[in-house]
Amino acid sequence: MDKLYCLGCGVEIQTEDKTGLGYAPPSSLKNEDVLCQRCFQLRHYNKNVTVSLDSDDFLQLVSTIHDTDSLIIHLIDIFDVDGTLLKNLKRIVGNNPILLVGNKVDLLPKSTNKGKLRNWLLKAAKENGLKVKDVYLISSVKGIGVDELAVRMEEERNQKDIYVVGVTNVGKSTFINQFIQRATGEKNAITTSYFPGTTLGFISIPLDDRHALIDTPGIMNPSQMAHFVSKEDLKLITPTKEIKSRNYQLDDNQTLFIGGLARFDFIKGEKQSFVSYFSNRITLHRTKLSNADDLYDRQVGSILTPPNEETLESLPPLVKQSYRIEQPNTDIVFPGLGWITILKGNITVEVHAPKGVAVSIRQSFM
Ligand SMILES: Nc1nc2c(ncn2[C@@H]2O[C@H](COP(=O)(O)OP(=O)(O)OP(=O)(O)O)[C@@H](O)[C@H]2O)c(=O)[nH]1
Ligand SMILES: [Mg+2]
Repeated sequence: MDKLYCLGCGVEIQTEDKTGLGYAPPSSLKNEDVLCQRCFQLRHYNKNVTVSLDSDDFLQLVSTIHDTDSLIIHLIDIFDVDGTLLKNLKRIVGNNPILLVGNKVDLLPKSTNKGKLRNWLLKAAKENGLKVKDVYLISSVKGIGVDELAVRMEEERNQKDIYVVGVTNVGKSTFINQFIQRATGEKNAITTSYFPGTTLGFISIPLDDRHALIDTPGIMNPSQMAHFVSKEDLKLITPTKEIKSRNYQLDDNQTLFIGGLARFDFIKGEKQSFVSYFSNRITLHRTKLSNADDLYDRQVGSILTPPNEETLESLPPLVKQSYRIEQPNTDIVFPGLGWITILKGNITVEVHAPKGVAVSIRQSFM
């Protein structure tokens, strides 16, 4: 019998081991489109079954693109550029041409200057040694910008396959579902979820008789917030609609808590405004620096939430880093959580984030 692959995640189907990867009940094989048990549960119960493949397996599989002749769509999450721009992309895709695509623009405040953001992304790619043919901004969920990109993909592919490559959770499968929906009207053909590591194999969608648009498993970035918070909290911190920026006038020696997941201490400098961009469902809480440690000990999991009292147990301890910020309009980025824009600069701050999460600094694109 030919090998069968799950239509939702690309994993090879087997009917023997009920708890193993790719299991589907034998009776389901007579369906035209076979879904594995894990995809079935994700779709119908939003339940995530942990997968035993490790990140190296995915990386190896995706690296086979290196030896193809194809067009690459490098999809990144505009809400977590530093955490999703693959600095080693060339090692994975070789010399194939790359279009860089910033996804999830629907999350950014309407006031965002898209032109500025595009240039900023182009610069970020260059600084990371990534040669790209062009940059596009889209929303795979809303379909924003997809028409324009589709035209360019068709021009650029030149009778070749197109691979969609990126870190886990950037929206690759959602992106491909947009194309399927446009072509056939079918919605959500491929399984998507807010858990990282949903797609497990290549999934080919025909473009013509000989070529395909191909979904790929995400490359893991171990320093992403998603790997440190519980599934419940992940749902809360993942923004689902336009982020409303929240402004804070802070004096030095004041602290801003981002739920109980991160903390921003304004240590030294002139009183100024800080603009925060986090999921609207995360509570922000301002306090005096001198109270902050005590407040955290007493209130993490209640006032300072997420996490909640239960999910708190799986959260690593917060660790502190100091920064001297000279430039105005600098962002402190908590990858996968959001960021705070420092408008004036010339200040010293201390930033606390769960151990393992890589906080970064960048020039603001807002
Ligand atoms: N707001 C917003 N959310 C998006 C967009 N595209 C994808 N998402 C969400 O991002 C999450 C991950 O989407 P997927 O399509 O499963 O991501 P993926 O890159 O295929 O993930 P892996 O298969 O794990 O590598 C889901 O919760 C999607 O609904 C978008 O344009 N805007
Ligand atoms: Mg996927």
